[in-house]
Amino acid sequence: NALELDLRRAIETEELTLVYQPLVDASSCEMTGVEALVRWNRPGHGPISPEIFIPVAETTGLIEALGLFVLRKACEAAQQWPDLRVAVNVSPGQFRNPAFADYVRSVLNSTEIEAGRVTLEITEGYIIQNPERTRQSIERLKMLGVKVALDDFGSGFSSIGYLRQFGFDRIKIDRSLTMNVLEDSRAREMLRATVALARSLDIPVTAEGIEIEEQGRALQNFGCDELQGYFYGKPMPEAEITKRFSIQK
Ligand code: G
Ligand code: G
Ligand code: NA
Ligand code: MN
Repeated sequence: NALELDLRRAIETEELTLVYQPLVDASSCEMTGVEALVRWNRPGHGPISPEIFIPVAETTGLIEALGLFVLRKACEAAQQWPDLRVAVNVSPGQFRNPAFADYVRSVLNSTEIEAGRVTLEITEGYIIQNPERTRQSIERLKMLGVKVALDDFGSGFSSIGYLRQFGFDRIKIDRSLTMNVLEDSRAREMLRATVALARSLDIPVTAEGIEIEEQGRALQNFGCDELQGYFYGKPMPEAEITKRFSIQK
């Protein structure tokens, strides 16, 4: 179909771009890292959300090329921000590929980024479907020295028991929970308990989707060490991260 053809061309011509959203230290609010997010300005159509085109890439096999492009671009960009971590979303179609760790290794080698600065974010949905393969893939990635984070935690049905079993280096609490931290006492108690349990396992926690200062403060009080959301910075072009990085240094 037309979308698939256009997407194929977009990858080949590097029509896709990346934006970066700050990750900030919960106590100092200093930027400690960025999450790379892909954008596609489709000619004749305008911007198309990754929520639309990532699934198309998955079903058409384009995800491998797209994912490689994103990882390579993000690691190249991160070389301008020496102390920042760079988080990259990995979709199930990439993660499922037995050669994925080899791709990651080749990008690490060609961009010469320290592996420990790279965090791969994996959503909980995939993990539930394939626990055994997930475990193996994570093990291989961790042998390369990259970090692996469980993304969108709390949006689905994954159990906190997975956290330890799979060796995640970090969990990211989904916006659907954090957005209700101030108004909804059940969400608040769930957040409090989730963060406490993760911390008892020594797994650091990022809260996503923070839009107002009080939400961030509440999550910091629960024990989140890192925050992300429009309040601290929207996804922005590389040059704006560079500017912000040079100011805070
Ligand atoms: O940036 P935005 O809020 O539009 O992202 C929408 C969704 O697309 C989110 O779930 C996000 O994780 C996902 N997404 C954004 N960039 C990438 C990417 O480079 N790879 C994958 N697999 N998903 C991405
Ligand atoms: O699934 P994932 O967590 O990767 O999704 C990231 C998406 O969340 C990005 O597309 C980004 O635009 C969006 N996002 C990031 N911070 C906020 C926020 O504070 N509020 C809202 N509504 N969306 C956010
Ligand atoms: Na993510
Ligand atoms: Mn997320």
